Amino acid sequence: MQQLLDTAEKIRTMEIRGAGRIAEAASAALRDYVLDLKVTNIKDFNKKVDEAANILIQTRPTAVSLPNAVQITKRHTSEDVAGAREEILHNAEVFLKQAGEALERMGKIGAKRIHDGDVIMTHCNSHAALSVISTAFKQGKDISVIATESRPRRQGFITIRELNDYGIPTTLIVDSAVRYCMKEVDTVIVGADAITVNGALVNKVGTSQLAHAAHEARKNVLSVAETFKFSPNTILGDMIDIEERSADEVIDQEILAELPNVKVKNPAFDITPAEYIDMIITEVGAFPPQMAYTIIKEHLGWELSHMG
Ligand code: RUB
Repeated sequence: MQQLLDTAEKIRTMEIRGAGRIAEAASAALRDYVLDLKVTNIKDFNKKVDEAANILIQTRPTAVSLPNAVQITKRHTSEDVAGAREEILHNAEVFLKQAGEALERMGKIGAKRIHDGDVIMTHCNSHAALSVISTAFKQGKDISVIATESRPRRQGFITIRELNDYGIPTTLIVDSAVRYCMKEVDTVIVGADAITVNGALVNKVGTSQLAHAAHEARKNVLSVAETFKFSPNTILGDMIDIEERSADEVIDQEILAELPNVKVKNPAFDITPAEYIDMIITEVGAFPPQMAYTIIKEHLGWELSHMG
């Protein structure tokens, strides 16, 4: 259990971050937990697995990849502990393999939408978006990237390091320079923490400003999202919970203490409506956001939302 608690803490404190990485870490943590779980009764086994699953799911509320990965990993039909353990280990193995393959496939599919000479703007740090950008670059396309800083946690600094390592010409901008710089941009490429049934994109706060500015300037907006980032629960009317993080991330606590009339609001994500998104690149193809329902139904199975 200690190992699973450590992973949960790393997700909560964002040592492990990004919707894809969170999902993979949670699936692996659950796999390792059942491997060591010493119970003989299936009821006790299921109870313990549910408890462990809930600990993982409660670490961060917005990335739908997290509950989806946990549900996909823990579902089993066995009536005995050995069989259930076997199924869960198999589920984790398949999920982790498919997640790796998805990243590669999305890179190949998305790269077709990037052309020689393109300037790409990206936000935060998305491995899915970077897979598309790096694949296009490796194909020999002459591209450059404008990367936002992504306050308050500055995930843009991770992005510019990765882009630098690929050798991709990169410009770092502050978030408030997005609209000013949009005239130079051909395509905006971002990741996703969740896609809702109506095709709305939930991603790092500021994404909707990028998409809005791109829409105004008639530039393309692509979101790159594995099918496990689509939200089955939104079919049942649920809303995506937008994580509010601590004020400390935005302002020094000592400064804030001197300002009794000031409070801080720090939403970690925002919502971009479907009409600002041209395409969602998944591992099973590039779709208009309006097809989110079909993707959930055919590739994810919205029975996920009825489970545990
Ligand atoms: C990360 C973020 C990323 C998505 C997709 O937010 O918003 O764009 O999670 O990432 P945080 P990936 O840093 O708060 O986790 O494509 O790597 O799954």
